[in-house]
Amino acid sequence: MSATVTSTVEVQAPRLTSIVPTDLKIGGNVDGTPKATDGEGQTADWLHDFHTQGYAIIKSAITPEQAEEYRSRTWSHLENFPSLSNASSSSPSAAPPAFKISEPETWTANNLPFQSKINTFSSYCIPHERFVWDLRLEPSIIAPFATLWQTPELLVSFDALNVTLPNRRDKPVNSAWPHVDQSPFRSGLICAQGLVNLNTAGPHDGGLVVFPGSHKLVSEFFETQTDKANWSQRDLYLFTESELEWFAERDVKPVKLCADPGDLIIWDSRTIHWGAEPEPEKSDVVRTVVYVSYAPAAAADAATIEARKQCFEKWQATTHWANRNIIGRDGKVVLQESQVEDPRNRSEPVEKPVLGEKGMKLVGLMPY
Ligand SMILES: O=C(O)CCC(=O)C(=O)O
Ligand SMILES: [Fe+2]
Repeated sequence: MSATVTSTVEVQAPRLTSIVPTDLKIGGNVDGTPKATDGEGQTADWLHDFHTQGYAIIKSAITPEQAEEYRSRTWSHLENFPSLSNASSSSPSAAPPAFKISEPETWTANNLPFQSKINTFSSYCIPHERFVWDLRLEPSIIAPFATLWQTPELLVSFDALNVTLPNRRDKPVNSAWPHVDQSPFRSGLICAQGLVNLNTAGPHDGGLVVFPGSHKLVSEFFETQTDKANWSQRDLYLFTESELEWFAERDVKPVKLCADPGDLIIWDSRTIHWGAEPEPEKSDVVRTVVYVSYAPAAAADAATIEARKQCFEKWQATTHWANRNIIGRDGKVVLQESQVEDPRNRSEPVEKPVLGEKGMKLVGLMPY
């Protein structure tokens, strides 16, 4: 595994109303400034970057070949998913699929599992499919989190995956949504989020945008710029354009991260960020990422472990939080137009995960 420290470059605040911010500066590796170096000795560099900038890119956490394999397993899952357009009343859940990654005209909501506005798939037990768990169990994906938390005894989130299809005809492009995934009531580093990048994320492609250094300022921002009476326990705070000016005045501005297949991006949940979509007409790359977040098992109380077991048994997704605040997502989709349950809802994954001892411990089914 190799690691890199990414650069941060001065940019303007995002135009939240724009479809895709065009004024972002680029950091990372695909911009022609490779910074990755091989060897164990680089660990300290990315860790330093994580703590000072609030994020780090770990180059080639899995190999490009592995990334391609996971990407293809992800796409195959979508290509085998029943199409609502083909559903008949006799066997609605076994309708033939119609989505093909190579045929953009098939990229329609009816042909896909229900997808959130931010392009994630968290229903139909998808977060527990074997291909997702295999990735979560990759030793080289787990290792950086063990280094970060200084313990191999970790729990993992049952997080979603994201497949963002460029130039969709039936889905508007989502605009910037700068946020942190930690409630103002919490302080300090508690949650480290991650994504495994399975495709090239160049300057115009979909990718993570971060505000380097923002993790150090959010507490002060909440204390001095917001009314505590409005704070929520929810581990999410969305920023308005004018709120971001406070950060810009302190030289904290967005950077679009470039990454290669197999790179792991880790960030502090207090770092302001959002997932940018591929730029219309400028990118034809299908953004394919799996979110991963590991946290020390020792910090989880008995109720948390119990909640995790329940979520796992029911094949439910969670948020990015792995060792506290477990909120299971029911995963049953109700069709928007008809308000009836999606006949394609499932009670178990198509291919169940093979956890082994490591996986059992990462779930909380087996103690460390
Ligand atoms: O899609 C992304 O890159 C970021 C999504 C996000 O905000 C998150 O995982 O917390
Ligand atoms: Fe987020």
